[in-house]
Amino acid sequence: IVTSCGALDLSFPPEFKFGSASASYQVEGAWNVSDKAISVWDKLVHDNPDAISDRSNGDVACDSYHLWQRDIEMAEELGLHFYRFSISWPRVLPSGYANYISKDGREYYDNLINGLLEKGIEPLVTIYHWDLPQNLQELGGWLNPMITDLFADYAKVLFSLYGDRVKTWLTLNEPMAMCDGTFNTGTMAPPLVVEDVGAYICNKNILIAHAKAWRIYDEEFKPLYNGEVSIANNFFWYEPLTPDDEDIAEAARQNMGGRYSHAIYTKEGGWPPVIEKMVAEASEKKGYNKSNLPEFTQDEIELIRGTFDFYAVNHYTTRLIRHAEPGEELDLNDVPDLNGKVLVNPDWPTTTSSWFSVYPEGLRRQLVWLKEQYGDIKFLITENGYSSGIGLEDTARINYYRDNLEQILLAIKEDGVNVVGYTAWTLMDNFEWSDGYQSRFGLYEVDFDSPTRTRTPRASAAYYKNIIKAHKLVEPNENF
Ligand code: GBH
Repeated sequence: IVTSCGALDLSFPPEFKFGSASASYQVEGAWNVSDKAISVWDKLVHDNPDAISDRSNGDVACDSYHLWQRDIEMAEELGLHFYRFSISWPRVLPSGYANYISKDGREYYDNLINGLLEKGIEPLVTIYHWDLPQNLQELGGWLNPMITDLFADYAKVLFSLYGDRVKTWLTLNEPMAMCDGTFNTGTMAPPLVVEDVGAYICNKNILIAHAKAWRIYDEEFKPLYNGEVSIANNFFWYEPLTPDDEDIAEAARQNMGGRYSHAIYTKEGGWPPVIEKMVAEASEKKGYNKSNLPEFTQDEIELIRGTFDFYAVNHYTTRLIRHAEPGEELDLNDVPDLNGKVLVNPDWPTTTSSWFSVYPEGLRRQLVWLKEQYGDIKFLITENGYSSGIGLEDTARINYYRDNLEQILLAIKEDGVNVVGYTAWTLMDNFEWSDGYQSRFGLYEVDFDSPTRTRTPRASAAYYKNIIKAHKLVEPNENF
């Protein structure tokens, strides 16, 4: 690759870290052991098996609740610097409240954290990756403002239990999926569509919940442990279909990305002004007497502003967008309250996931955009990976990792984006939400028919291991 200053230097910065990730509901299984309570995902898969394309569920999943030692072994085989996993709220706090901590739940994560540290692998903890205690859903879940304090209480329990050993925390995974992906499209748990208003109420509550947790850490735990806390955002990168569509592409980025970031990462805080205007106009058109975007008080703006130590981003794919034609029908694949049509580029290779086609250049552009929007801060890629079917010879996944890592190197070296680490999604095949076990993202293949859930490295595992060992982007065919 030739860049502005000659050939691209394929080495990663010395401090750059490589990891891999998973999430509690996707891997743990053991859905009803001990005093664990049920989550919204347990409820969804049991009440409504048709919501999952292969009618499977996460009751056993990878059985990581019992096989955590094997998981650590795989992390070690790969040479990971860190392993990102999430904690199940109803496993640690069965009542949802901080009044009672489960002994078994607490011990499970203690073992995992200690086991990783013994191998020199940093634990990176996601506090919430979508498995809300079902009883809190019955109070309204992410639509009830009281969730913000309950979440902060839960986060505080985790900081107290594990803060001496866990130095990097993510409060919430993908608020966009939690709000837009739930209340607009109804494809996630809880299966509850709340048209027009739900996603925006959830959006505000999430920002406040995150901010409260961040401030608790900052005030009470940072002085003791000096760790870092952030929130993991994701959104499709939007490219204009034609040069005339750049304004609508930018509005889409602000809608799906800025709506979850502007309040935290900008000096002025609050909603992106363009989104306030867009939602106000759309609400009026739909006959509402006020905007569906809830207002922030000045106190709330200040509570949220600046609650980050780095920017965490999950990136998978890119969409095209153009201005909608007059009277054109828009649907749930489009951006809410935006008069634009979202398209998939038919030239980009597809994957096993219906929403996912491959366009590595989008990652670099997204990183550059994030730096332009939110400043020269640290960026950690908390997820990136490829979905295939079963099979150990996963050349397409290898190419995906190669090409995305190349774009990250370009962002670092050509655009000066301070990317500090990379997380491959995912360590092993797991319960891929509404796709069940049909979409495989794993570096390790899991045999879900075997009672021992045998894990076998794919070709991509060997490739990723080589990259980590060399600390540079080796080529897939390079003898290493
Ligand atoms: C991440 O979400 C998740 O954090 C992780 O748990 C998951 O396993 C991984 O990616 C792979 O999917 O069908 O149009 O309604 C990625 C972003 C958000 C993509 C929800 C799929 C549903 C799209 N995902 N989205 S749609």
